[in-house]
Amino acid sequence: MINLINLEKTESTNTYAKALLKSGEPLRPFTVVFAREQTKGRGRLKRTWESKKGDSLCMSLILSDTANPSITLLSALGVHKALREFYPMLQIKWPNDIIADNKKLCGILTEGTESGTVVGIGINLNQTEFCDEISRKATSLKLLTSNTYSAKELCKKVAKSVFETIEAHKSQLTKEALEEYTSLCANLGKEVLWQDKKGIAQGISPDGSLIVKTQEGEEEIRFGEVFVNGIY
Ligand code: BT5
Repeated sequence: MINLINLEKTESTNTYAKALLKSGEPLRPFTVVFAREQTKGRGRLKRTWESKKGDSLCMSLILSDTANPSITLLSALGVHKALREFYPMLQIKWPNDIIADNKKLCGILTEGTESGTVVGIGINLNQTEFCDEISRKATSLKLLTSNTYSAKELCKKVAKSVFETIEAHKSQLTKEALEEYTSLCANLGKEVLWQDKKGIAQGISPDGSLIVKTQEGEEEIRFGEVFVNGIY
């Protein structure tokens, strides 16, 4: 089912996937770009994503949908489903992180183009240490389970789960998807800080925003970074 584009090395699987979409080349459904090594991995807001050959899973799914917040949230649900078999106590930090023991195991970067959307997924598999900048906030499947993982095998499993989740909900944040996301969301009930504001996260709105109760009233955060007290 999955059409895997298997690269030995690339700057960023998201950049590669976006170029493919822009080229207009006909793509088979369920196309995924996988790279054993990624040299310029990107996060949101021009941040970098650290990865290491053999230790990290770097992959990008190509969808014909236009980009919208539902795609990111559904992708997080799909990744969660694939990974919880190895470590059940996983949560989602709104909007795009899969976390375990309050540390980041996976990040998702959704990027739109005129002809479709790219969902980039970075998962820490076999690292036992990280660079100073992220050493306190990152974890890997190996640190959690003491097992070693094959990036390519896991890529197929994660891709299948994410494609199936998006299809099952027809690319929309359905009531069921929202309920599941809410039940897994680590932010809720906690103090969150964003820009120069703070409040208590109350829930996720049907458009995927984070609902936060502040002293001034209720606010909806549509995107951006929130810090969660006790997480990062
Ligand atoms: C993300 O951004 O979490 C999205 C990461 C997406 C990476 C994938 S890999 C395949 C595809 N190709 C790409 O070029 N990107 C995608 P954001 O929420 O902005 O988080 C970025 C922040 O996470 C950084 O500023 C660091 O603090 C932290 N970070 C970087 N590398 C990390 C890692 N390996 N594990 C945990 N945290 C990390």
